[in-house]
Formats: sequence, structure tokens, C-alpha cells
Amino acid sequence: MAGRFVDFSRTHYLGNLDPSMEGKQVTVGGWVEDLRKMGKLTFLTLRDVTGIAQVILAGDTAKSIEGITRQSVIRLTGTIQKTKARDFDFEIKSENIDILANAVHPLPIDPIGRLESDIDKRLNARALDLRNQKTAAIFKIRHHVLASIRNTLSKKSFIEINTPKIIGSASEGGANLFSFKYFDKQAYLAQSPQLYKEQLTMGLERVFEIASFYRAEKSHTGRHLSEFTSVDIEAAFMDYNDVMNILESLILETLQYVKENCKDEERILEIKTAIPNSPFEKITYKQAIEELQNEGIELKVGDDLQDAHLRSLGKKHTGFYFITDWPIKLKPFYIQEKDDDSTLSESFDLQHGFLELSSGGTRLHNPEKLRSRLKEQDLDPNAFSDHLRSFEWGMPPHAGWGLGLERLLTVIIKIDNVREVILYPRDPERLSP
Ligand code: AMO
Repeated sequence: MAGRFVDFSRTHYLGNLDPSMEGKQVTVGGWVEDLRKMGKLTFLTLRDVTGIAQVILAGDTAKSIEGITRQSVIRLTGTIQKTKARDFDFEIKSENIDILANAVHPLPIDPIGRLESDIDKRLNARALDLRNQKTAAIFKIRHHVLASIRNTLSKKSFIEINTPKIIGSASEGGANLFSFKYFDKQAYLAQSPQLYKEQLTMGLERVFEIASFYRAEKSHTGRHLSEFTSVDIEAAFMDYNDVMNILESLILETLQYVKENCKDEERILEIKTAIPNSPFEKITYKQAIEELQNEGIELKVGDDLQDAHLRSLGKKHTGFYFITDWPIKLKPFYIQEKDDDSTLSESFDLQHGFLELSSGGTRLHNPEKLRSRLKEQDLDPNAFSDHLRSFEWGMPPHAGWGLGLERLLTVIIKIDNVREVILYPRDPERLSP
């Protein structure tokens, strides 16, 4: 990712240097990763966000950094020259070094990763953990995934929106809400942009949001966060099949983008992005129940699929696949029933093996139906009066989905803990840093 770059005090990123620049004077800066004295010479490895270089110091230059600790910040001017080192194809002979900041030892973790630290220790020192190339690679991939998602949706005429995170009524029904006092009123942290994104289809037609949302779930798993990043879309004049197609092409384009743009990161993380076959497999909820029953699991139509059931399905369906047409009573109040069977809904989950990545569906757009569905689900229509009012202003038929960004990243990076792919995770135990 070494883009051409000059800042106020460096001429190059380390990743932009190469042996053909022999004899050229450069000013570079970064963090001291390693330091070795061999006779009169001092060798230092310097890292910045793009790469690493060997620096060789002699005489007074070496003296000027005596006592420097690893991970301190330096800037140096030097000349590119040939090297005898096995791990480098050039080195910088430094003529002048400034120490810009000291790293105070002992450091809480070894950021090079030579000494493995457990995830809690790493999260407690997250900023330092990013000097570990594996951790940095994860967040560079996250950056590229976000860029690709924005690109795909913009190309499909979706407009990026930002909706409130402090809200007065539940977006997903009553459960799992963080509530707090907002001046003299009761407020909540948004669980999703659901109500807003639906309303906005009447003016902008196709909208998307990428933002943090909040769930007060006391779950201690590798896939639940109290604050997670959701990629949401909502589109007028579409139904659940249309938005499933958009989701599938977004996943395929994202994987292709990572494959093309994250080669260094893939090497560092020892992963290889494969492009799955399309179209993704689709099974109905009823087929899923039958498959589970055939395996001797006691389950009937109408039951929700619990973790153990999804794990069982995931053994057979190992990649991306949709589970469609869920019972209406298992889905939120805003989902539309099927024309030919009102006990079922125009809804889907996108799975990767056992892991749910996304859910969505066709929405109710008739306010009367929405009002009665709220009552059926024991929700008070008065709490949704602003939302219901907007449905009187010409609400188009619409559909959409929400995709958990961290869960998608665990699939791309091939790890099983969402805490690895979000900078400062929030879970029932963790509220800092
Ligand atoms: P749902 O509640 O299924 O649907 O959430 C959508 C997706 O968000 C991710 N997700 C989470 N990720 C990490 N930690 C959590 N606690 C968490 N909760 C959810 C999952 C999930 O599939 N409004 C609907 C979407 C829609 O219909 O448009 C919704 O929020 O990957």
C-alpha cells in the first residue's frame, strides 16, 4: 500500500525505497524495531506503516542514539547503499538521526509478536498492537473492504446516509436496548438504522449506511459485540430477491477487491482469498428444518434455529448460502408476509457456514398492516407514531438488509473472533480502552 507520499519532514515512506536508488539521499522516519551492535557499527531496523528498512550507523551517528529503546520514534537522513544483509536488498547509511519520542520499557506487549500475548493484553494496548504487522494487516484489509463496499453501492446508485444513534424508540422492537437519560427524557442507543433507512427510501430511493450500532446482549461469543459496525441498505421498488442479488454481488466484488488490492496483507496473514461460486445456494427455512430433522434433531416448523442447529447446517453448507422464507413470527415487525402463505415472510439470512452475516427482507409498506403487526408483537404503535406517520406520505414498496461488517471480516481473514477485527471492541466485559 506504499502510496507516493511526502510529509513535512520525510522524503519517502520506507515502502517506496528500492535498490535502484543507490547513492540517493533520503529522509525517513518511523519506529526502531531492532537494534544490534557489531563492533564499531550499529544496525537498526526501522519500520513505518508501509515497510521496513535496515539502517547502518557508524561513529558519531551511533553515539547520538546510545541508550535508545526499541519502538522509539526516530527520523534520519541517510544514503541508500548496497547491503550484505540476507533479509534486505539495500540499506540506508545514516548521517544524521533525531530521536523524536522515547518508548518507555517495559512495554505492555511485544509489538513484533515474537512473544505472543493473549488477546486481552493486546486489546489493552491496542495502539501499540497495531505495530504488529499481522494486526496492522487486518485493519488495512478492513479499510479496503469498506472502500470496496462504498464503491459497489455507489455504482448501484445508493446514496450514503447518516442516521441518529441517539433515539427515542426502539428500532428493532423492545429487546437488547441500551437506555440512558437524555436531559429529562428516556433515550436509547440505536440497534440499527431500520426505521430511518426505510423512511428515506421515499425521498432518496436507494440508501446505505455504514455505522456503529448497539446491542445490549450479554453474549460471550466470538461473533457478538455490544457495539458493532453494520452495513445497511434499503431500496425503493425492490423486493427480497432483488436485495439478495445486491448482497451477493457486494460480497463477490469485495472478495475480488481484497484479492487484487491486499496481496501484502494476505501474505502477512497467511491467507488466500478465494472467490466463491455464484449464485450462492438458497435453501428455504422449511428445507433447513427438514435437513435438521433428517439428522435426527428434534425440531418443528416454527421453531427458531439456535446456534447448535446453525452449526449443524454449517457442516453441510460450508460457504455462503441464504436461508429464505422464515416464519413471520420469527422476524421483526417490519417484514412482509409471503403472498401465498401469510405464516411465512419474504425474508432471508445470509450465512457463511454456521455464521449469520446478514438478514433482510421485503418490508411492509402499508401503515395499517404495520400498525397491526406492531400490536401482534406486543409493541405499542404510539411509540412508533413518527415512523408510522411517514408511511402516510407515499411510502414506496421497499426492501433491504443489514450486514455485520466484523462478522464478514472474520470470514475474509479466517479467524473466529470479531474482537480481532474491530479496533476497540465493546462487549459485556470490556468498556475500555
Ligand atoms: P439483525 O439484527 O439480524 O438485523 O442484524 C444484522 C446483522 O448485523 C450483525 N449483528 C451483529 N454483529 C456483531 N455483534 C452483534 N451483537 C450483532 N448483532 C447483529 C449480524 C446480523 O446478521 N434491521 C435488520 C436488518 C435489515 O432487515 O435490514 C437487523 O438489524 O451480522
